[in-house]
Amino acid sequence: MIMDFARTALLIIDVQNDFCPGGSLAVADGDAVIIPLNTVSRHCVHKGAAVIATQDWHPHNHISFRSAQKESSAEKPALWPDHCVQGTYGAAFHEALDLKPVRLVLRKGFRPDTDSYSAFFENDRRTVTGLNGFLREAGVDTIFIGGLATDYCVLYTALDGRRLGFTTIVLLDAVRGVGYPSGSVEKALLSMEKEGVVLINSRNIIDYSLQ
Ligand code: VGL
Ligand code: ZN
Repeated sequence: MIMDFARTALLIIDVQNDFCPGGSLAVADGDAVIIPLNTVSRHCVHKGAAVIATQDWHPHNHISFRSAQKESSAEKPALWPDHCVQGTYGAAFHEALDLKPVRLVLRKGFRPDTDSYSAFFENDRRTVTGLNGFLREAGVDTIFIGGLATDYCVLYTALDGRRLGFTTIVLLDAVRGVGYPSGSVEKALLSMEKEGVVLINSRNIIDYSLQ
């Protein structure tokens, strides 16, 4: 594998307090993604890659919150406990995540009536976040993805990455899943593979690019 890091971006998805142990939508072992992500992001930035971190960033009455559900809402999203409310501790990046390599912080899910799992499109599949444009202008054709959660935001970001024509690589040791409904992580990995997403261990990036 020959990597032109100048054409590569690392997407760090939603490594926020609410998705880590103790948070309101805690992913089991969620903070275990931080050590591999810090290693990869320092390496990638040193080689000239763009490092981008996303943040789930919901208003307090967001449509995906069970607490805010209206009978009449047109979108029937999955319902979650309140999480990643704008400006709260739960929405902040985990303090152990190294933000120094991060070039762009992209916030998503900020419209009260739409959820956004993917870093590229909101769940209506049409409203763009601007990430595709940013990556194109930066000359990126390959994306590495790590973070939370394997079966939601990582999954949708990876599938959209493929759909938009990026070589898309998910770092298995740097993702963790919600696992709800049961089997969703396994299902997510299968559907990513089916769409041509490459699943590797993050060590491989570093080992290959040292040669
Ligand atoms: C996520 C559920 C709700 C995620 C965000 O980051 O995977 N999951 N909001
Ligand atoms: Zn959310």
